[in-house]
Amino acid sequence: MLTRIDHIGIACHDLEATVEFYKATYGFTDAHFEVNEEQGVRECMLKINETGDGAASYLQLIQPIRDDSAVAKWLAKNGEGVHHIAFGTDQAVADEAAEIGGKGVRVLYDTPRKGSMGSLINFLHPKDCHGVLTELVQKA
Ligand code: CMX
Ligand code: CO
Repeated sequence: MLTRIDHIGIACHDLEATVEFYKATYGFTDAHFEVNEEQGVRECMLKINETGDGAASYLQLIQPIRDDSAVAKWLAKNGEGVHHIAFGTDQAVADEAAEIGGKGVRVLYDTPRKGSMGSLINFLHPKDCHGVLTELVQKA
């Protein structure tokens, strides 16, 4: 079952400048930087809500590190902006993806891959989700 919004993914050209915008404008403070080689991005998770129950939601700011990455392709076509939405699941992401895939939605990876902060992730094809690239997240 999908239980919450884990994060909104935002593609940007300059990670440091974009993080600074969110810090200065909204006062977000808790920044976690990471490189995900497999996904071809440098990223920063900025915490929005401190709920204390482990279900905080984040902005994921992502900058491509390779011209052939999915995000580089998307940025070249669309410019900066909202790239994907990620839902948290209360079960193994492989089981969640299998359930949703069984309803005819294309799941992008056969097996879950590494996401931010030790999470496991998969994606649903945007063309099967009314134009929204959708990520499934199983927290570490
Ligand atoms: N949101 C909505 N639609 C999107 C999209 C997005 N982020 N990315 C692509 N599309 C649409 C395109 O507009 C295009 O539509 P049209 O045919 O109508 O023009 C169609 O999907 C195909 O797009 P494309 O540019 O040809 O791109 P690809 O098919 O090569 O790749 C996708 C699309 C979704 C398979 C690829 O982006 C992917 O594998 N994404 C998952 C991985 C990812 O995005 N990683 C970065 C985030 C990492 C993280 O969150 O940790
Ligand atoms: Co994401």
